[in-house]
Amino acid sequence: MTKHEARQARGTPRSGGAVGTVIRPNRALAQAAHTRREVLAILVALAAAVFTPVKAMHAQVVSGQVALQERPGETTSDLRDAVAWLEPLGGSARPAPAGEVEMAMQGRQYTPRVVVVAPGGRVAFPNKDGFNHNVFSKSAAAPFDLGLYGRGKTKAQAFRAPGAHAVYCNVHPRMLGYVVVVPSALWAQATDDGRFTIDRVPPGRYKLVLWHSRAMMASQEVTVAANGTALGTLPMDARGYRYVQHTDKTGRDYKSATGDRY
Ligand SMILES: [Cu+2]
Repeated sequence: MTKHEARQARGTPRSGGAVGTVIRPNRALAQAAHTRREVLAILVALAAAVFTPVKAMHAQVVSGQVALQERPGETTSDLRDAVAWLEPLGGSARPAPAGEVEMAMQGRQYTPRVVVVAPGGRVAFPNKDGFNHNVFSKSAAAPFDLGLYGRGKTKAQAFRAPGAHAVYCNVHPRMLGYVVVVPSALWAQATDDGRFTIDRVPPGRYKLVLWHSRAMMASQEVTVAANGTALGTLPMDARGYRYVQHTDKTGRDYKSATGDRY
């Protein structure tokens, strides 16, 4: 609703007498009735202002909820690591403009652990810990090493090849982040409960791609209606996942299990 429409909505009961006006001889009573009408009108306008944009937002929204199938005994606590995107069938996906996002190094972790960029997008890696970190990737498409740097310093890296690039630290073996390069502007990251919403999706047929750091990549065809589509629960298979310690940037085992000697 525009400001103009909001004003009209507020004006309607005031001028139209739709509330059931009783003309009272007593001026104070009339004033009170007028005030009640004002309050009601404002409430109507507020309700319209609150609900109209929400309704508009749901048009052409594709929503779903990722659910991981785990090995027996495993619990899921990392649904936020899931990314979903749509690629049009019979056409080519259009990527988002290449911007820059941040993945901080804090508490010996990459945070957030998963970021999404368009092809050519950059990721800045600020060091927010009081000791040195390193950022390197052995991604087959484009390995890199940003060297060792300390608190308050930031280095950045551009990512071009679509797919997930694992990012490590040569000091701390357990530090692990993922830069997911998504070729389509129609993407979303999940929240803690696995839900995601992709906004402003033109109606049509798409391939929905689901990525998660521990699960098999999954895809399925979906049809998006003119008023959006709710896809419901989308299972992903994480039963084959086991943590395997990667090697350091020279391809050797880390000297320390935690890197605490630094
Ligand atoms: Cu580190």
